[in-house]
Amino acid sequence: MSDFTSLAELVINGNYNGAKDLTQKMIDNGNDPLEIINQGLMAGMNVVGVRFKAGDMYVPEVMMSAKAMSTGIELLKPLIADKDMPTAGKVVIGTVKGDLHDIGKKLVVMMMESAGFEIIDLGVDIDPAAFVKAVKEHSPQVIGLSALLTTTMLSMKDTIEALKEEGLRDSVKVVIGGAPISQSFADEIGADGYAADAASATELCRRIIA
Ligand code: B1M
Repeated sequence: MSDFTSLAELVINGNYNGAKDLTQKMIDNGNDPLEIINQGLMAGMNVVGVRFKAGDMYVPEVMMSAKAMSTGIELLKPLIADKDMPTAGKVVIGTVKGDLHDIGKKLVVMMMESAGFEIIDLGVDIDPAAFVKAVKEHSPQVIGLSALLTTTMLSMKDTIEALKEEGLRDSVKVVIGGAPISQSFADEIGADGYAADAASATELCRRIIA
């Protein structure tokens, strides 16, 4: 088995000490940092995304895999100029106003970061004006809204309206998710997409940005 395949396996198995040691060994052996990321760490995380979506992996396992991926990335970052760091796109994300649930959103963030997206996570209880401000400041391709309460999901519509009022709606795609959210709700409020889980959110953003 090649070192790249072994590194992918370590990520899939959430073995972060192993992933850290093998990443270091591969650096010491002179492997190209971008190849270590793309053919080792990301290759493993892609498998995790597929398995999670299929219900073959669960939240704690995905979190361990994301940790394994990031321990490797931390070692590689100093070796890669910012401009060369692979980025799949920029996404501003947050849990909407009045809502403090962030476990699912964090999972979305971890999976998307592992897939190479640059994520600006605003946190929880984010009002529409703060999303608008972040879009102006960061110019993301996508804005991700998470809600876990039937009462707070209405704030997603307010956020989309606020983007329209500021003339920003056409410059950014809006992706929404969270337990009470559905495709029909996304259609109703004029969002660009709905994702049921972290792996689907990653896939959807890839599609939207491509
Ligand atoms: Co809350 N809570 N909670 N809670 N809580 C729920 C959501 C609830 C369903 C429990 C219940 O009654 N059965 C219920 C909501 C009912 C409703 O609105 N219909 C509820 C309630 C009522 C409340 C309070 C009002 C309780 C109270 O105080 N009376 C209160 C509200 C606080 C507030 O937000 N203002 C409250 C508080 C809390 C805690 C703080 C104690 C805690 C949150 C801790 C935290 O997040 N840091 C909490 C928790 C943990 C839950 C449950 C038990 C678990 C949520 C969770 O983390 N799931 C939840 C019941 C349940 O779901 N079984 C419940 C695991 C997580 C991985 O899944 O978040 O669905 P999930 O994320 C998934 C997908 O939805 C999707 O991907 C994720 C990963 O696959 N996804 C996205 C999420 N965001 C996405 C964004 C995307 C795309 C996909 O694109 C941008």
